[in-house]
Amino acid sequence: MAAQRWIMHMDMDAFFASIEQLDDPSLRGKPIIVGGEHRGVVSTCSYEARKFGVRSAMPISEARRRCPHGVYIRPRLRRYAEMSALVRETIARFSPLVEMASVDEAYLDATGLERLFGPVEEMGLQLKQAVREATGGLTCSVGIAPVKFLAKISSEQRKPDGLFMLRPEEVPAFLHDLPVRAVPGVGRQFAAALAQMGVKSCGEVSRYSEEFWKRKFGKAGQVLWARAQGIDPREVVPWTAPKSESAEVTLDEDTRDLDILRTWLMRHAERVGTSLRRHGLAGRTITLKIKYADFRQITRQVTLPQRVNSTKTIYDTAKDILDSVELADRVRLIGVGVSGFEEGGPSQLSLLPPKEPEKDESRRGKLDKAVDALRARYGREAVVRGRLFEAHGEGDDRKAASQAERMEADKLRK
Ligand code: TTP
Ligand code: MG
Repeated sequence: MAAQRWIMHMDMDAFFASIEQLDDPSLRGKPIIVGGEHRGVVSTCSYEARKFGVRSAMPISEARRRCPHGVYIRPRLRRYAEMSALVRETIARFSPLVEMASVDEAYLDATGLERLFGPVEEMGLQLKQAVREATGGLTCSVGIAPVKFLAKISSEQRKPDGLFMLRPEEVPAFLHDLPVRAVPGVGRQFAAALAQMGVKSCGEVSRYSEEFWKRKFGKAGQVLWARAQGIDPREVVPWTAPKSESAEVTLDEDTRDLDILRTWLMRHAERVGTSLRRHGLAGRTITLKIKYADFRQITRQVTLPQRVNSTKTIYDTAKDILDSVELADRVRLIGVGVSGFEEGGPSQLSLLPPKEPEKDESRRGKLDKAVDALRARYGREAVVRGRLFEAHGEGDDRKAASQAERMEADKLRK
């Protein structure tokens, strides 16, 4: 008989706020609100503050109304990233299959590990203990279930410092009353559409066939139906760091025109930079790759003193390399790559500016952040740096910034 499949989901309790309380004992037991960095909203708050109705993503002004005596703290993202890495290393001792799903949560495949840790529930307790010890006192909550989405819901059941286990035989009853809104992937709008049909719980979803849901809502409907049956085929996928990130193009026409080549460098830098930043990566080595019309290929690299991921630095470096190359022939292919990442990963997702960035790099980081945010809202084509618009002249920060602003203004007008 195949071993029972167990997925464990662990999620740190009030992560940023708990770290603040850990580092400053005078904050323990008090309502702590961390936030104010992005658009003045709450990142998270301690459980003491939640009693007053403070929540993540709430405007700080609203939080102050609800909890005027709270302690308001600016996020220290570098510190949180460090803790996140420590948590990741700690839980990696429990299973070869660990997937860091965000800065403070992870899935572990706990199937067949009883010989090492005892019953899976014991393993959960040991993991909680290990996290507490490694971090010097942070708590997490653990959910154990046969599939991923049920494990995630389970970890929320006994927060904070909780453990909740859902055995296969308990799944049908649990799902019967589970509100659809609690199913990961069902957002407010989807839930509202379901409510209009009189469907509020997973039990009610199961009254209709898979075909019905598929016809009505397509893929989302199909997934909803499957989840209502307790089906979730997703595996725990351990994250492995990429070694490099690159972009290249084979030109329509072979060329020696530096303006055309530089424009492509900017486009590549943009692509690579965006991807690095999205994954919280930065690298020290910039590589230029050129293939000539006769298919001869050269690569030239520069290694910088610090890790970078800003579009401008990647572009500037690649352009310097290109300027130093004596083109032997017309160019058929041009590419840019960044490598030399340090240990990092999604645990540092959206937290990781390059370590000790120089002033310039951090200023560029700000511009990139603004551009990334616009992209996330309006799509990749929404924001293009100066160089891509003008065959001549340098694409500088100011130009790109005003370009970004203009794009935003245009969108708002529409
Ligand atoms: P969560 O795990 O959602 O929240 P939490 O750990 O603070 O609290 P809980 O005990 O309910 O799990 O998010 C983890 C961290 O991510 C959180 O500490 C701060 C950050 N975060 C934001 O910056 N903005 C947000 O809107 C949310 C939800 C989280
Ligand atoms: Mg959490």
